[in-house]
Amino acid sequence: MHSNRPPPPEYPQRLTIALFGKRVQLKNAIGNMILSSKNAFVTISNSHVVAESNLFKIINTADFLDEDCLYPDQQIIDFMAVSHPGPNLFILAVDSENTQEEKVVAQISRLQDAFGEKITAHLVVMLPDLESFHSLGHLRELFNILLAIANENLAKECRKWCQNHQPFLYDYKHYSQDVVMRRKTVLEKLRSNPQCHNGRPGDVPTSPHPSQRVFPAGNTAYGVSENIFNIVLLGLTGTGKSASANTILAAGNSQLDPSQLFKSEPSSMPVTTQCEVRIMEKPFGMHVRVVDTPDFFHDQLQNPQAQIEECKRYCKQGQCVALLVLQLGRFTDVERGILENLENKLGWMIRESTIVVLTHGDDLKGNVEEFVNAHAALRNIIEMCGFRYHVLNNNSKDIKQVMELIKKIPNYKKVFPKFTKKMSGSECLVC
Ligand SMILES: Nc1nc2c(ncn2[C@@H]2O[C@H](COP(=O)(O)OP(=O)(O)OP(=O)(O)O)[C@@H](O)[C@H]2O)c(=O)[nH]1
Ligand SMILES: [Mg+2]
Repeated sequence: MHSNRPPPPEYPQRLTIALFGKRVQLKNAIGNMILSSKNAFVTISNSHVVAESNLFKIINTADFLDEDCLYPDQQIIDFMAVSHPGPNLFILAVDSENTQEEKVVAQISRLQDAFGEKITAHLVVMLPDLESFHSLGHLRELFNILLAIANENLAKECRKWCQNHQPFLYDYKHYSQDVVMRRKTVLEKLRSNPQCHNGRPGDVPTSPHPSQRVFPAGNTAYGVSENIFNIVLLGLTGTGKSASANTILAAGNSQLDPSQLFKSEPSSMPVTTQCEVRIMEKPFGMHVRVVDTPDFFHDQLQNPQAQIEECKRYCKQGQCVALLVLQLGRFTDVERGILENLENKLGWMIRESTIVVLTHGDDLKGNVEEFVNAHAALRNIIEMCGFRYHVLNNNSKDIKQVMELIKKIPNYKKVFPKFTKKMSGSECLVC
Protein backbone atom coordinates (compact mmCIF):
# COMPACT_ATOMS: atom_id res chain seq x y z
CA MET A 1 0.00 0.00 0.00
CA HIS A 2 2.67 2.41 1.03
CA SER A 3 4.54 1.98 -2.23
CA ASN A 4 1.63 3.65 -4.09
CA ARG A 5 2.12 6.88 -2.21
CA PRO A 6 3.75 9.68 -4.21
CA PRO A 7 7.31 10.33 -3.12
CA PRO A 8 7.79 13.33 -0.83
CA PRO A 9 8.45 16.59 -2.72
CA GLU A 10 12.09 17.10 -3.48
CA TYR A 11 12.35 20.30 -1.49
CA PRO A 12 9.52 20.45 0.97
CA GLN A 13 10.85 23.05 3.36
CA ARG A 14 10.84 26.78 3.16
CA LEU A 15 14.18 28.12 2.03
CA THR A 16 16.03 30.80 3.95
CA ILE A 17 17.96 33.12 1.66
CA ALA A 18 20.33 35.86 2.80
CA LEU A 19 20.90 38.85 0.56
CA PHE A 20 24.17 40.77 0.76
CA GLY A 21 25.49 43.66 -1.26
CA LYS A 22 26.14 47.35 -1.27
CA ARG A 23 22.98 48.69 -2.85
CA VAL A 24 19.81 48.51 -0.82
CA GLN A 25 17.55 48.94 -3.83
CA LEU A 26 19.24 46.12 -5.74
CA LYS A 27 18.81 43.79 -2.76
CA ASN A 28 15.19 44.96 -2.52
CA ALA A 29 14.63 44.22 -6.20
CA ILE A 30 16.14 40.72 -5.93
CA GLY A 31 14.16 39.95 -2.77
CA ASN A 32 10.96 41.16 -4.42
CA MET A 33 11.70 39.04 -7.48
CA ILE A 34 12.11 35.90 -5.41
CA LEU A 35 8.92 36.62 -3.46
CA SER A 36 7.04 37.75 -6.60
CA SER A 37 5.94 40.87 -4.81
CA LYS A 38 6.56 44.49 -5.62
CA ASN A 39 6.25 45.69 -2.07
CA ALA A 40 7.86 42.99 0.09
CA PHE A 41 11.07 45.00 0.39
CA VAL A 42 10.68 48.73 0.20
CA THR A 43 12.85 50.15 2.94
CA ILE A 44 15.23 52.77 1.65
CA SER A 45 17.64 52.59 4.53
CA ASN A 46 20.35 50.14 5.33
CA SER A 47 19.09 47.71 7.97
CA HIS A 48 18.27 44.00 8.22
CA VAL A 49 14.77 43.40 6.93
CA VAL A 50 13.01 40.05 6.80
CA ALA A 51 10.14 39.18 4.48
CA GLU A 52 8.51 35.80 4.13
CA SER A 53 6.20 33.79 1.95
CA ASN A 54 5.19 30.15 2.20
CA LEU A 55 8.19 29.17 0.12
CA PHE A 56 10.90 31.60 1.20
CA LYS A 57 12.22 33.52 4.13
CA ILE A 58 14.40 36.30 2.76
CA ILE A 59 16.79 38.24 4.96
CA ASN A 60 17.82 41.45 3.31
CA THR A 61 20.94 42.37 5.25
CA ALA A 62 22.42 45.68 6.22
CA ASP A 63 25.74 46.14 4.47
CA PHE A 64 27.98 45.03 7.31
CA LEU A 65 30.64 44.01 4.81
CA ASP A 66 31.36 47.67 4.20
CA GLU A 67 34.58 48.94 5.77
CA ASP A 68 32.72 51.98 7.05
CA CYS A 69 30.14 49.93 8.93
CA LEU A 70 30.29 51.09 12.53
CA TYR A 71 28.92 47.98 14.24
CA PRO A 72 29.72 44.99 12.03
CA ASP A 73 29.86 42.49 14.91
CA GLN A 74 26.46 43.45 16.25
CA GLN A 75 25.05 43.31 12.72
CA ILE A 76 26.55 39.88 12.10
CA ILE A 77 25.19 38.53 15.40
CA ASP A 78 21.74 39.91 14.57
CA PHE A 79 21.92 38.34 11.15
CA MET A 80 23.02 34.96 12.58
CA ALA A 81 20.17 35.14 15.08
CA VAL A 82 17.50 35.75 12.44
CA SER A 83 18.92 33.13 10.10
CA HIS A 84 19.73 30.49 12.75
CA PRO A 85 20.83 27.69 12.30
CA GLY A 86 22.03 28.98 8.92
CA PRO A 87 20.58 30.01 5.55
CA ASN A 88 20.11 27.65 2.64
CA LEU A 89 21.59 30.19 0.28
CA PHE A 90 23.67 33.36 0.38
CA ILE A 91 23.23 35.79 -2.51
CA LEU A 92 25.80 38.51 -3.02
CA ALA A 93 24.13 41.17 -5.16
CA VAL A 94 26.76 43.04 -7.16
CA ASP A 95 25.64 46.33 -8.66
CA SER A 96 27.03 47.79 -11.87
CA GLU A 97 29.39 50.11 -10.00
CA ASN A 98 31.06 47.29 -8.10
CA THR A 99 31.78 44.67 -10.73
CA GLN A 100 35.57 45.12 -10.69
CA GLU A 101 37.19 41.82 -9.81
CA GLU A 102 39.03 43.14 -6.76
CA LYS A 103 35.81 44.54 -5.32
CA VAL A 104 33.89 41.31 -5.82
CA VAL A 105 36.74 39.26 -4.38
CA ALA A 106 36.96 41.59 -1.38
CA GLN A 107 33.23 41.10 -0.70
CA ILE A 108 33.53 37.31 -0.94
CA SER A 109 36.55 37.34 1.37
CA ARG A 110 34.65 39.40 3.94
CA LEU A 111 31.81 36.91 3.86
CA GLN A 112 34.35 34.15 4.45
CA ASP A 113 35.91 36.11 7.32
CA ALA A 114 32.53 36.51 8.97
CA PHE A 115 31.06 33.05 8.40
CA GLY A 116 33.93 30.75 7.48
CA GLU A 117 35.59 29.57 4.27
CA LYS A 118 32.87 27.05 3.52
CA ILE A 119 30.26 29.70 2.88
CA THR A 120 31.26 29.75 -0.79
CA ALA A 121 29.61 26.37 -1.37
CA HIS A 122 26.30 28.11 -0.58
CA LEU A 123 27.06 31.37 -2.35
CA VAL A 124 25.60 32.77 -5.55
CA VAL A 125 27.13 35.99 -6.86
CA MET A 126 24.40 37.85 -8.73
CA LEU A 127 25.86 40.05 -11.46
CA PRO A 128 24.19 42.96 -13.24
CA ASP A 129 25.00 42.08 -16.86
CA LEU A 130 26.39 39.53 -19.29
CA GLU A 131 29.67 41.41 -19.61
CA SER A 132 30.57 41.01 -15.94
CA PHE A 133 29.18 37.48 -15.99
CA HIS A 134 31.77 36.58 -18.63
CA SER A 135 34.67 38.63 -17.31
CA LEU A 136 34.28 37.19 -13.79
CA GLY A 137 33.63 33.64 -14.97
CA HIS A 138 36.93 32.36 -13.55
CA LEU A 139 35.79 33.18 -9.99
CA ARG A 140 33.53 30.16 -10.22
CA GLU A 141 36.40 27.71 -9.96
CA LEU A 142 38.55 29.97 -7.84
CA PHE A 143 36.00 30.15 -5.02
CA ASN A 144 33.65 27.29 -5.84
CA ILE A 145 30.75 29.70 -6.20
CA LEU A 146 27.85 30.10 -8.58
CA LEU A 147 27.51 33.15 -10.82
CA ALA A 148 24.15 34.32 -12.11
CA ILE A 149 22.22 37.23 -13.54
CA ALA A 150 18.89 38.12 -11.93
CA ASN A 151 15.91 37.10 -14.04
CA GLU A 152 12.23 36.40 -13.68
CA ASN A 153 12.82 32.71 -12.92
CA LEU A 154 14.85 33.57 -9.88
CA ALA A 155 12.56 31.86 -7.38
CA LYS A 156 12.79 28.62 -9.34
CA GLU A 157 16.53 28.94 -9.74
CA CYS A 158 16.99 29.49 -6.02
CA ARG A 159 15.20 26.22 -5.34
CA LYS A 160 17.38 24.53 -7.94
CA TRP A 161 20.58 25.90 -6.42
CA CYS A 162 19.54 24.58 -3.01
CA GLN A 163 18.72 21.11 -4.25
CA ASN A 164 20.88 18.37 -2.73
CA HIS A 165 22.44 20.92 -0.37
CA GLN A 166 22.04 20.87 3.39
CA PRO A 167 21.55 24.37 4.81
CA PHE A 168 24.72 26.20 5.73
CA LEU A 169 25.43 25.79 9.45
CA TYR A 170 27.27 28.41 11.46
CA ASP A 171 30.44 27.18 13.12
CA TYR A 172 30.46 29.91 15.83
CA LYS A 173 34.22 30.34 15.51
CA HIS A 174 34.11 34.11 15.75
CA TYR A 175 30.75 34.64 17.43
CA SER A 176 29.66 32.67 20.44
CA GLN A 177 26.62 30.47 19.99
CA ASP A 178 25.32 31.60 23.41
CA VAL A 179 25.30 35.22 22.37
CA VAL A 180 23.60 34.42 19.06
CA MET A 181 20.95 32.32 20.80
CA ARG A 182 20.29 35.04 23.38
CA ARG A 183 19.83 37.54 20.58
CA LYS A 184 17.53 35.11 18.80
CA THR A 185 15.31 34.83 21.87
CA VAL A 186 15.08 38.60 22.17
CA LEU A 187 14.23 39.07 18.50
CA GLU A 188 11.61 36.33 18.61
CA LYS A 189 10.00 37.94 21.65
CA LEU A 190 9.95 41.20 19.81
CA ARG A 191 8.45 39.59 16.78
CA SER A 192 5.61 38.00 18.72
CA ASN A 193 4.97 41.17 20.68
CA PRO A 194 6.33 44.28 19.02
CA GLN A 195 5.04 46.41 21.92
CA CYS A 196 7.05 44.72 24.67
CA HIS A 197 10.52 46.09 24.15
CA ASN A 198 12.13 49.08 25.76
CA GLY A 199 8.64 50.18 26.64
CA ARG A 200 8.45 51.96 23.33
CA PRO A 201 6.95 50.50 20.18
CA GLY A 202 9.21 50.24 17.19
CA ASP A 203 12.57 50.03 18.98
CA VAL A 204 14.54 46.84 19.07
CA PRO A 205 16.18 46.37 22.45
CA THR A 206 19.92 46.61 22.89
CA SER A 207 20.40 48.18 19.48
CA PRO A 208 22.60 51.18 19.99
CA HIS A 209 22.37 52.32 16.39
CA PRO A 210 19.43 52.65 14.02
CA SER A 211 21.07 50.54 11.36
CA GLN A 212 21.09 47.56 13.69
CA ARG A 213 17.37 47.14 13.87
CA VAL A 214 16.00 43.88 12.71
CA PHE A 215 12.36 44.08 11.80
CA PRO A 216 9.93 41.34 12.55
CA ALA A 217 8.59 39.80 9.41
CA GLY A 218 5.02 39.59 8.27
CA ASN A 219 3.65 38.78 4.86
CA THR A 220 5.47 41.85 3.75
CA ALA A 221 8.53 43.40 5.32
CA TYR A 222 6.32 45.67 7.39
CA GLY A 223 2.96 44.18 8.24
CA VAL A 224 0.22 46.78 8.27
CA SER A 225 -0.45 46.18 11.95
CA GLU A 226 3.04 47.27 12.92
CA ASN A 227 3.94 50.54 14.43
CA ILE A 228 4.18 52.62 11.39
CA PHE A 229 2.42 55.78 10.32
CA ASN A 230 1.16 56.02 6.76
CA ILE A 231 1.28 59.11 4.59
CA VAL A 232 -1.04 58.30 1.68
CA LEU A 233 -1.07 60.50 -1.40
CA LEU A 234 -4.37 60.64 -3.24
CA GLY A 235 -5.64 62.59 -6.22
CA LEU A 236 -6.10 62.76 -9.95
CA THR A 237 -3.45 61.99 -12.50
CA GLY A 238 -0.78 64.61 -13.12
CA THR A 239 -1.51 66.66 -10.02
CA GLY A 240 1.89 65.88 -8.48
CA LYS A 241 1.22 62.99 -6.07
CA SER A 242 4.47 61.21 -6.85
CA ALA A 243 6.44 64.45 -6.97
CA SER A 244 5.07 65.41 -3.53
CA ALA A 245 5.88 61.96 -2.15
CA ASN A 246 9.42 62.42 -3.44
CA THR A 247 9.69 65.83 -1.82
CA ILE A 248 8.83 64.17 1.50
CA LEU A 249 11.36 61.35 0.98
CA ALA A 250 14.07 63.76 -0.16
CA ALA A 251 13.54 65.98 2.86
CA GLY A 252 14.78 63.06 4.91
CA ASN A 253 17.68 62.15 2.75
CA SER A 254 18.95 64.42 0.03
CA GLN A 255 21.32 61.65 -1.14
CA LEU A 256 18.57 59.33 -2.33
CA ASP A 257 19.27 57.49 -5.52
CA PRO A 258 16.70 58.24 -8.29
CA SER A 259 15.65 54.60 -8.22
CA GLN A 260 14.55 55.04 -4.61
CA LEU A 261 12.11 57.74 -5.65
CA PHE A 262 8.65 57.36 -7.17
CA LYS A 263 8.34 57.82 -10.90
CA SER A 264 7.11 61.32 -11.65
CA GLU A 265 6.90 62.96 -15.06
CA PRO A 266 4.63 65.09 -17.24
CA SER A 267 2.12 62.92 -19.06
CA SER A 268 -1.51 63.00 -20.06
CA MET A 269 -1.70 59.30 -19.21
CA PRO A 270 -1.32 57.94 -15.68
CA VAL A 271 2.35 57.53 -14.77
CA THR A 272 1.71 55.70 -11.50
CA THR A 273 -0.42 52.66 -12.26
CA GLN A 274 -0.32 50.85 -8.93
CA CYS A 275 0.11 51.63 -5.25
CA GLU A 276 3.75 51.81 -4.28
CA VAL A 277 5.35 52.32 -0.91
CA ARG A 278 8.63 53.48 0.56
CA ILE A 279 9.57 53.33 4.22
CA MET A 280 11.29 56.10 6.13
CA GLU A 281 12.87 54.87 9.31
CA LYS A 282 11.79 56.74 12.38
CA PRO A 283 12.11 60.30 11.19
CA PHE A 284 10.72 61.42 14.55
CA GLY A 285 10.42 58.33 16.70
CA MET A 286 8.02 56.50 14.39
CA HIS A 287 8.43 54.63 11.12
CA VAL A 288 6.69 56.29 8.21
CA ARG A 289 5.34 54.56 5.15
CA VAL A 290 4.89 56.88 2.19
CA VAL A 291 2.20 55.47 -0.10
CA ASP A 292 1.95 56.70 -3.67
CA THR A 293 -1.28 55.79 -5.45
CA PRO A 294 -2.63 55.90 -9.00
CA ASP A 295 -5.61 58.04 -9.99
CA PHE A 296 -8.41 55.62 -9.02
CA PHE A 297 -10.87 57.43 -11.30
CA HIS A 298 -8.86 57.35 -14.51
CA ASP A 299 -10.55 55.27 -17.20
CA GLN A 300 -7.19 53.91 -18.37
CA LEU A 301 -6.38 52.41 -14.95
CA GLN A 302 -6.51 48.65 -15.08
CA ASN A 303 -8.26 46.95 -12.21
CA PRO A 304 -8.94 50.07 -10.09
CA GLN A 305 -10.70 48.00 -7.43
CA ALA A 306 -7.53 46.03 -6.69
CA GLN A 307 -5.65 49.31 -6.29
CA ILE A 308 -8.29 50.70 -3.97
CA GLU A 309 -8.11 47.54 -1.86
CA GLU A 310 -4.32 47.85 -1.71
CA CYS A 311 -4.64 51.50 -0.70
CA LYS A 312 -7.15 50.60 2.02
CA ARG A 313 -4.51 48.47 3.70
CA TYR A 314 -2.57 51.62 4.47
CA CYS A 315 -5.26 54.28 4.51
CA LYS A 316 -6.89 53.37 7.82
CA GLN A 317 -8.44 55.66 10.36
CA GLY A 318 -6.00 56.52 13.11
CA GLN A 319 -2.97 55.12 11.26
CA CYS A 320 -2.58 57.57 8.44
CA VAL A 321 -2.80 61.01 7.04
CA ALA A 322 -4.22 61.36 3.53
CA LEU A 323 -2.69 64.05 1.38
CA LEU A 324 -5.28 65.06 -1.20
CA VAL A 325 -3.10 66.44 -3.95
CA LEU A 326 -4.46 69.19 -6.18
CA GLN A 327 -2.56 71.27 -8.66
CA LEU A 328 -2.77 74.98 -7.96
CA GLY A 329 -4.57 76.68 -10.79
CA ARG A 330 -5.95 73.44 -12.24
CA PHE A 331 -9.35 72.56 -10.92
CA THR A 332 -11.52 70.37 -13.10
CA ASP A 333 -15.12 69.28 -12.65
CA VAL A 334 -13.91 65.85 -11.55
CA GLU A 335 -11.96 67.45 -8.74
CA ARG A 336 -15.12 69.14 -7.43
CA GLY A 337 -16.42 65.87 -5.97
CA ILE A 338 -13.11 64.15 -5.40
CA LEU A 339 -13.18 64.05 -1.62
CA GLU A 340 -16.62 62.45 -1.48
CA ASN A 341 -15.70 60.03 -4.26
CA LEU A 342 -12.55 58.96 -2.44
CA GLU A 343 -14.51 58.53 0.78
CA ASN A 344 -16.97 56.28 -1.05
CA LYS A 345 -14.15 54.18 -2.44
CA LEU A 346 -12.14 53.95 0.77
CA GLY A 347 -15.18 53.46 2.97
CA TRP A 348 -14.59 56.10 5.66
CA MET A 349 -14.61 59.84 6.19
CA ILE A 350 -11.03 60.45 5.23
CA ARG A 351 -11.64 64.20 5.53
CA GLU A 352 -10.94 63.88 9.28
CA SER A 353 -7.38 62.87 8.43
CA THR A 354 -6.81 64.74 5.22
CA ILE A 355 -4.58 67.66 4.33
CA VAL A 356 -5.16 69.26 0.94
CA VAL A 357 -1.79 69.65 -0.74
CA LEU A 358 -1.57 72.30 -3.43
CA THR A 359 1.33 71.58 -5.74
CA HIS A 360 3.06 73.94 -8.17
CA GLY A 361 3.66 76.38 -5.35
CA ASP A 362 6.31 77.90 -7.60
CA ASP A 363 3.48 79.22 -9.80
CA LEU A 364 1.74 80.95 -6.93
CA LYS A 365 1.70 84.69 -7.35
CA GLY A 366 0.62 86.46 -4.21
CA ASN A 367 -1.04 85.15 -1.12
CA VAL A 368 -2.36 81.56 -0.92
CA GLU A 369 -5.26 82.48 1.33
CA GLU A 370 -6.45 85.00 -1.20
CA PHE A 371 -6.11 82.37 -3.91
CA VAL A 372 -8.16 79.86 -1.94
CA ASN A 373 -10.83 82.41 -1.08
CA ALA A 374 -11.10 83.38 -4.72
CA HIS A 375 -11.84 79.77 -5.76
CA ALA A 376 -15.07 78.65 -4.12
CA ALA A 377 -14.92 74.96 -5.12
CA LEU A 378 -11.36 74.63 -3.86
CA ARG A 379 -12.23 76.49 -0.66
CA ASN A 380 -15.14 74.11 -0.19
CA ILE A 381 -12.89 71.02 -0.27
CA ILE A 382 -10.42 72.67 2.06
CA GLU A 383 -13.22 73.57 4.44
CA MET A 384 -14.42 69.94 4.46
CA CYS A 385 -10.89 69.00 5.53
CA GLY A 386 -11.02 71.32 8.52
CA PHE A 387 -9.05 74.02 6.67
CA ARG A 388 -5.94 71.83 6.64
CA TYR A 389 -4.06 72.69 3.47
CA HIS A 390 -0.50 73.20 2.44
CA VAL A 391 1.35 74.56 -0.56
CA LEU A 392 4.28 72.52 -1.93
CA ASN A 393 6.80 73.51 -4.52
CA ASN A 394 8.12 70.17 -5.63
CA ASN A 395 10.94 71.84 -7.51
CA SER A 396 12.35 73.16 -4.27
CA LYS A 397 14.70 71.29 -1.97
CA ASP A 398 13.79 73.41 1.03
CA ILE A 399 12.88 70.87 3.71
CA LYS A 400 11.06 73.52 5.75
CA GLN A 401 8.02 73.05 3.57
CA VAL A 402 7.91 69.37 4.58
CA MET A 403 8.36 70.20 8.27
CA GLU A 404 5.47 72.63 8.05
CA LEU A 405 3.36 69.97 6.31
CA ILE A 406 4.06 67.47 9.09
CA LYS A 407 2.95 70.00 11.68
CA LYS A 408 -0.45 70.07 9.99
CA ILE A 409 -1.01 66.33 10.57
CA PRO A 410 -3.75 66.05 13.20
CA ASN A 411 -2.12 65.19 16.56
CA TYR A 412 1.31 65.27 14.98
CA LYS A 413 3.02 65.47 18.36
CA LYS A 414 1.40 62.21 19.42
CA VAL A 415 2.17 60.56 16.10
CA PHE A 416 5.75 61.77 16.12
CA PRO A 417 6.84 61.82 19.75
CA LYS A 418 10.31 62.97 18.84
CA PHE A 419 9.28 65.81 16.61
CA THR A 420 11.28 68.85 17.66
CA LYS A 421 12.54 71.90 15.87
CA LYS A 422 16.03 70.69 16.61
CA MET A 423 15.42 67.56 14.57
CA SER A 424 14.50 69.46 11.47
CA GLY A 425 17.92 68.77 9.93
CA SER A 426 17.68 66.69 6.76
CA GLU A 427 19.72 63.87 8.28
CA CYS A 428 16.94 63.16 10.76
CA LEU A 429 14.12 62.42 8.41
CA VAL A 430 15.37 59.16 6.98
CA CYS A 431 17.79 57.54 9.35
N1 LIG B 1 6.79 73.17 -11.45
C1 LIG B 1 6.28 72.18 -10.72
N2 LIG B 1 6.05 70.99 -11.32
C2 LIG B 1 5.51 70.01 -10.55
C3 LIG B 1 5.22 70.19 -9.17
N3 LIG B 1 4.69 69.05 -8.71
C4 LIG B 1 4.67 68.18 -9.73
N4 LIG B 1 5.15 68.76 -10.84
C5 LIG B 1 5.29 68.14 -12.17
O1 LIG B 1 4.04 67.67 -12.61
C6 LIG B 1 4.21 66.49 -13.41
C7 LIG B 1 3.30 65.38 -12.89
O2 LIG B 1 3.71 65.03 -11.60
P1 LIG B 1 3.53 63.56 -11.00
O3 LIG B 1 4.12 63.59 -9.65
O4 LIG B 1 4.05 62.53 -11.93
O5 LIG B 1 1.96 63.47 -10.94
P2 LIG B 1 1.08 62.28 -10.35
O6 LIG B 1 -0.05 62.88 -9.59
O7 LIG B 1 1.92 61.33 -9.60
O8 LIG B 1 0.53 61.63 -11.68
P3 LIG B 1 0.10 60.08 -11.95
O9 LIG B 1 1.17 59.22 -11.45
O10 LIG B 1 -0.04 60.03 -13.42
O11 LIG B 1 -1.21 59.87 -11.25
C8 LIG B 1 5.69 66.13 -13.30
O12 LIG B 1 6.32 66.57 -14.47
C9 LIG B 1 6.18 66.91 -12.12
O13 LIG B 1 7.53 67.28 -12.23
C10 LIG B 1 5.51 71.47 -8.59
O14 LIG B 1 5.30 71.73 -7.40
N5 LIG B 1 6.05 72.41 -9.41
MG1 LIG C 1 2.33 59.36 -9.86
